[in-house]
Amino acid sequence: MSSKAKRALITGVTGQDGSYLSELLISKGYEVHGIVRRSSSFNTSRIDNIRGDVRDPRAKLLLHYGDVTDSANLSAIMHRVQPDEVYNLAAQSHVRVSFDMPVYTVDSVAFGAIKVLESVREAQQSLGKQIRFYQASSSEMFGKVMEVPQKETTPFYPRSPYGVSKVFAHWATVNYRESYGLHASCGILFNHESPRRGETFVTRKITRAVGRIKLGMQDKLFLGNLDAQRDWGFAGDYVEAMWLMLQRAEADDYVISTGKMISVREFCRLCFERVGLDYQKYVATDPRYFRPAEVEQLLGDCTKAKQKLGWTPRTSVEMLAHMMVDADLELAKREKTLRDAGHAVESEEREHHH
Ligand code: NAP
Ligand code: G4F
Repeated sequence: MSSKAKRALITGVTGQDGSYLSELLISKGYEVHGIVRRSSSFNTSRIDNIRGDVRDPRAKLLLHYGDVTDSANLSAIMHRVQPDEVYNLAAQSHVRVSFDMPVYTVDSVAFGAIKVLESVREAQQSLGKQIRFYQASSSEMFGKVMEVPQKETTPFYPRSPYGVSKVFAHWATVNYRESYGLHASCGILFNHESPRRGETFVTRKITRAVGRIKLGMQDKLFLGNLDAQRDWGFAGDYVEAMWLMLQRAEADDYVISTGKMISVREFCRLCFERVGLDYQKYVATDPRYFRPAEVEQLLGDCTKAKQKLGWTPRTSVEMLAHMMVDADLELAKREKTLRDAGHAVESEEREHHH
């Protein structure tokens, strides 16, 4: 590792965005460090292709055990890594689950952010170097939207424990910038997806089902509110905006979005059509997936990011849907091959025993 390389520390490195951001930073010559939670099963599948061994001098992604609910651990990592940039992506990020786990969601999303901010502030002071900070704010903060489209000045009206926690983390970041002069920026990112999206978020749930239904491995897809509308972009495009924010002389807050909104129903239509199927024959609703309070629509205006960061979304929702369906069709084929091979072995064994 070159001692001149910039060092970045990512919380939430094992998640969708953490994996794309790691790849981007490594391609820019950074030495990337990530915080990983200890788990009884492997949780690094999204970054296994890029991680390295701490003893390998060529390693570009180095992992540290930790958790954003643990201040002492954050402080120790901050001093060990001495980063130039910190990206706080860690969160219990599922809105529906936040109604089931409100206290843990507040712990990881709201208190987690302030614990990371405090460790950055303290490390910056004691190490005598500037540490730039990125907070993963969310369009979910707009909730019951007060204007359409939403921009940086639109008032927040969160509709879930997750949204409420993100508002806290957002204002804490603004406050640290204003109180301590921390170079701290918030990206207010609208929904962004990819083939690496968690399988319980609606886009991935749909594309996984399309792959399986096409190959005869699943009959039906049960969803909640089909009329909800979202401004869906590609995660690979959005992590570039995170990095751009930290390269600016002044820290600030930016909406990152595509400026186009479609419904869950329309997303289903796009995905099923990609494999020549009619979504209406396969999609059914199940009230289990409704939320106590719903965010009916989100549509972003990213004019400020275009003007100040020179950032622009490159992937349309149609391209995104096709990319995800194609990847999940391949995944389903691999699953089917394995399943069929398993059946073949089973029937061979049966024949052998009788
Ligand atoms: P994700 O796939 O759910 O990843 C979340 C990451 O946070 C995972 O690495 C997870 O670790 C980690 N994590 C959870 N609790 C933690 C804790 N207590 N301590 C340390 N790490 C913890 O989410 P994402 O889609 O990549 O989103 C990244 C960030 O952007 C999140 O803060 C999310 O709320 C925010 N955001 C996302 C979107 C979007 O549309 N994707 C939009 C706006 C904002 P495990 O792998 O061990 O679970
Ligand atoms: O895919 P979703 O679960 O994403 P949601 O709630 O918009 O949250 C995501 O985006 C936020 C940015 O605005 C992030 F901050 C957050 O971390 C997360 O990444 O649901 C999208 C919409 C909702 O209206 C939901 O009610 O789809 C609707 N939906 C309908 N059926 C469903 C389902 N959502 C899920 N997860 N599962 C369903 O079966």
